[in-house]
Order: sequence, then C-alpha cells, then structure tokens
Amino acid sequence: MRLIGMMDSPYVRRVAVSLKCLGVPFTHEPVSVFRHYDDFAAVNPVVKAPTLVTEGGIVLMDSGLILEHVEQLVPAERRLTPTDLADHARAQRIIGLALAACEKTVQMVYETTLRPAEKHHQPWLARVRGQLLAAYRLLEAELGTGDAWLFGGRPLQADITAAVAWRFTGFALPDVARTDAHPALARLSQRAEALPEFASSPLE
Ligand SMILES: N[C@@H](CCC(=O)N[C@@H](CS)C(=O)NCC(=O)O)C(=O)O
Repeated sequence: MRLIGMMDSPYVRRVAVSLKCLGVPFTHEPVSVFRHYDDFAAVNPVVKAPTLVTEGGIVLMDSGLILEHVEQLVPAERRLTPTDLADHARAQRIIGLALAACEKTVQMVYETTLRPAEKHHQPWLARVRGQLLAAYRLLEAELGTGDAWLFGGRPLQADITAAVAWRFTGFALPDVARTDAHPALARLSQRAEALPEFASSPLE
C-alpha cells in the first residue's frame, strides 16, 4: 500500500498516523501537490493529497474515504471508531470540527501564499478566520478537562484528527492556535505527539 503526500498536510498526516495505529503496513512517498505536480499527477491526475494506492492498485483519495477503507482491513477491536452509538456520534462531531479547522487553516494559507498580496480578499480572510476560531472554540469545549483519551484507553480517530489539526494550525497560523485559549487541545496535542505513531510522522 502506498501513501502519497507530504506530512505538512493534516489530511496526509491523519492517514499516516491512523495506518500506524491500525498496524496496517504501507510505504510513504513524500510527493508535494505543489512542488512535484507532475510526479503526483502520474499517480493521481486529480493531484489530491492524500492519495492511497491499495494493494490491488486502486487509487483512492480523500482522507475520510481512505480511512473508511483501511479500517475494513483490521479486526473490529483494532479499529479507531467507537462502536457505541452515542460515542460514535460524539466522535463524528469532534472529527467534523477538527476537519473544518483543517479546511479553514488551509484556505487561509492558500489565500495568503498562493495569491499575490494585492489580491488577498480581506472580508474572505476575516470570515474564514472567524469560522476557524469557532471550530477550535467548540472543539476545546468537547475535550473537557480530563487527561485521558476521548474514548478510553487508546487514541481513536477523534483524538488523532483533533491532535493533527491543532499541530497543523499551530505550525501554519500560530496566532490562532493559542495554548492559553485552548488548554485542552494543547494537552491532547502534547500527549499525542509523544506517541511513536505521531513522532514517526513529523509534520516538518
Ligand atoms: N477533504 C480532503 C482534503 C484534501 C486536501 O485538500 N488536500 C490538499 C493538501 S492539504 C490538496 O490536495 N491540495 C491540492 C489541491 O487541492 O489542489 C481530505 O480529507 O483528504
């Protein structure tokens, strides 16, 4: 199985960390959607990271769809999704908030780095920043004050995606990912980044 994309993409990183947590072997190819466009297009002409090429040679994209597939490769007890229905709904909410935070961070980065300065649209940036702050405010409230993983003794997809999102925004937009305003996210991130599955998939 081949995972294609750079670890500075939170979507690539959540897939890499998840594959390691699931114990599914894969090779990682750090190909950039910007710097190595043609190489990326040779594998996936749509040039979306992450791209996963399955053992059977099927080219998948979109981290959520990739994770849905790879979860099927392991026994139920190793999966990263809670089975209890109420836990499942809460996990999906946390993942949704974290993915919205990733998307809004990416939008701000693209607007400010890919477009010339005179074309930065300030009302759009202000709107996206507001959405990003709302996502992290709600995510912080979901995490609570405890120091345990969200659903028991090991990190599941909600922990992974929330931690990956926070680290990504902290790297890309440090003025947004402020520890003083988000102590629970900062604690989760610190705990997660210390795990071998995270440490061996560094963002930088
Ligand atoms: N919803 C997608 C988002 C993936 C995404 O937007 N990836 C970015 C890299 S962070 C990308 O491929 N950008 C290149 C482009 O969209 O042209 C997922 O979960 O995988």
